[in-house]
Amino acid sequence: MQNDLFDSPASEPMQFSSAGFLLKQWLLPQATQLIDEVRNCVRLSPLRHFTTPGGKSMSVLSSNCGHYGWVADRQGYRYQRTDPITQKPWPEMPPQLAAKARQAATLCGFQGFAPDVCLINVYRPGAAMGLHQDKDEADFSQPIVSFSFGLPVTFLWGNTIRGGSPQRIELQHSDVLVWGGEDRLRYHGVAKLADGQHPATGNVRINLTFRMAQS
Ligand code: MD3
Ligand code: FE
Repeated sequence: MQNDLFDSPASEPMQFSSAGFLLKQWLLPQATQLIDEVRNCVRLSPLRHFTTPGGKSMSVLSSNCGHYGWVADRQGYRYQRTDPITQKPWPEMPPQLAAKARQAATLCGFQGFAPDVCLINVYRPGAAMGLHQDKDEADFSQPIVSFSFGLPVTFLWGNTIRGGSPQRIELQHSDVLVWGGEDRLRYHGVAKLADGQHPATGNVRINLTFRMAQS
């Protein structure tokens, strides 16, 4: 990178709504190691396109690590202990990933965040995620922590009811989002990923969402 001064990680979260926080480039010092931990996980539980209950294939490639994993199929959306492909437990959540997720939550005022799921989503150019709510978790008083690596994308966040035009935030390599409190059930999504190359990931964006499936 050319200009280290302007690429240094944020030391404080930027609050952009009542309980939504952005930690700009906060993971830069650990990014390579964290991405390696993700690679190890997807060697054990491979990336796949989930099918929605409506029968459509999702454009992102997904896997999980942790005690539970988020899955979708014709029966619905849920968290389960085993990978439907390997029929074995999901890979353990790598300790460095779990530690950074807890630390990010604490920085944003959420004490005691102990994620039992890390959903791994890989976006290739053209992939997107439509506006949705994350509501398969047991306790909405727990936040969700999101890590982004590689290609940038426009994150969309709307209201707690469907409709209206969402606000846009650019998410870049090593950015962290933390959502909780009254923003926990907001509709959100990401715009279609543009083509590009990133030194850390090649032509993809990796998004990790840390959740507490069980309370
Ligand atoms: C706002 N992923 O995997 S992460 C998802 O950037 C997902 O790839 C998006 O939405 C991505 O479910 C957004 C940031 C995020 C996560 C959970 C939220 C934002 C949220 C829950 C409520 C409101
Ligand atoms: Fe989501």
